[in-house]
Amino acid sequence: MFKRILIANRGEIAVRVIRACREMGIESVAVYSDVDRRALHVRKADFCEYLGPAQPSESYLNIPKILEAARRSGADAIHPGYGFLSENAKFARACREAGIVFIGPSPESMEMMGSKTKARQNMKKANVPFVPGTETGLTSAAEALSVAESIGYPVMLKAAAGGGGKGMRMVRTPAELANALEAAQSEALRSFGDSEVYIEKFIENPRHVEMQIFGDTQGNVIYLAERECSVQRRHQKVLEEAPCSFVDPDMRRRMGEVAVQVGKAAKYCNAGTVEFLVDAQKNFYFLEMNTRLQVEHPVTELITGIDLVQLQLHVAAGEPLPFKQQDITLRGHAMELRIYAEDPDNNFFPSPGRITRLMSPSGPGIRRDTGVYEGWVVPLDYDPLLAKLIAYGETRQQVIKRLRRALSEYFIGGIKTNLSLFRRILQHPDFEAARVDTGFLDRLLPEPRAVDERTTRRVPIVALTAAIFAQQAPPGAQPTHHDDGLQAAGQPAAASAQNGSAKPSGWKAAALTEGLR
Ligand code: MV4
Repeated sequence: MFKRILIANRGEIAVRVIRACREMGIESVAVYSDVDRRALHVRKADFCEYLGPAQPSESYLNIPKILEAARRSGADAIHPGYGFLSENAKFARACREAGIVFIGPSPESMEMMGSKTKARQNMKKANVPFVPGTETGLTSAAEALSVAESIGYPVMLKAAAGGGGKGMRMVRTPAELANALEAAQSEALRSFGDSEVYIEKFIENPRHVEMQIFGDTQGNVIYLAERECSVQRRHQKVLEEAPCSFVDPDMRRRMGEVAVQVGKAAKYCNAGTVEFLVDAQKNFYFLEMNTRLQVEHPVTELITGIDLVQLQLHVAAGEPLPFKQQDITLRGHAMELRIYAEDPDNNFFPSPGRITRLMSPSGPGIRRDTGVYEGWVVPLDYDPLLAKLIAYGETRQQVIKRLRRALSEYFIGGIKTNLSLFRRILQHPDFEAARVDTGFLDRLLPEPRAVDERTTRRVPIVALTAAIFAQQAPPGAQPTHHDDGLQAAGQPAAASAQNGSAKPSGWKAAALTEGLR
């Protein structure tokens, strides 16, 4: 097993990997940029190495600097986390050449999945069902028209190098096709430096369901159930759960076996995720493969009882998977909320800054993976994910109840967060009934907001706790935050944010506001 692991990442995922290392008796090395000197992951690691300025290209994305930090610190392996260099085949290759183990798949597996057309060619060979369309880039509008004619409208144009919806165009009629192709190609070139665009049949309001897989260096590949990730905004996941209520045991087995086929076709080692689109008739289609540990891995950990990060380290050290497919059993339900420093009342604009007060939930069934602490300044230079609030329960309904309860305890002061969005989602009848597809959030966001969407409690627990901090009641103080659970009971958060005229009713609300500033 490794003696010392460098974590080429920051925030909650770096902390998550440090925890796995510590439990296994492995030393951890954090890396940091100028704005992360006081970051939580730096404080929690056994050692730390400075990288450089905040810009990712000068720090967390800088391959020579990270390899130098690994050499200097005497690390024998590097965990890339997610994002940054995690799916960079050049980095994996550079680690190999430097004699340092990259905790992840081979550069060859990454390259196969990095291009969607290449992946589709390989999936065709491996008999994996994917969305009907081409496996090569389109070379002319005439070709696009004839393929679209045969698969039927509407169709989707997608960048081969794409991801996250960039270079993607939906086309409903032949008349729009030629222009859309040109637009998609030029957007693909601008975004990825590669104009290759292919065509697929458009799946109406699909669900996004993904299978966790795991491979070892002996060639074993298993699946560890699916995650439902349809609750997204602008191709950014917001809430994930496992298992997916839409997937029955037979479908799970079929999907899992297809995911394993994908993994075997890619000679896949370590943790990976096979994404599927699922239509209303429960047909599922391979979409793409993510060759990394994902943000939402905790929900899989909770229902399988497997520590995925520790398993990554064992497998990267050359050990075989310690279980077979038939040993995997699922129990209960889990859900994860991505808590971001962003303002739901201002188009989810990022809201970095100092966290002046932090009161975090815990209690039965609650896990929090966080990268922040009270007093720390959330930098504006990176993804504004603050924490993941994760709940486990025997049933989906119990998980929802636990999350509503946990949200009523959660208070983050000094910055705006999307906590109120989750209070809305968890109260929504469609969500409660598990009627979620990739259009769910876009349908929910324009809906009028309830009078008090935070909790049904008249005086939230956070407000009671806040009273302890409040020294006195300043007369007529105005609420400074609109998502802090401090408004007088019954004051709509949206209304007060819009007209700014909400008056705290009585001394208590005013005192609480002041106490938490
Ligand atoms: C699709 C689709 C419908 N039909 N492909 C969006 C991001 C990219 N990874 C794939 N995406 C989609 N591809 C076909 N043929 C609908 C989407 C899509 C989507 C997919 C997953 C999660 C959220 C989504 C939101 C909008 C559109």
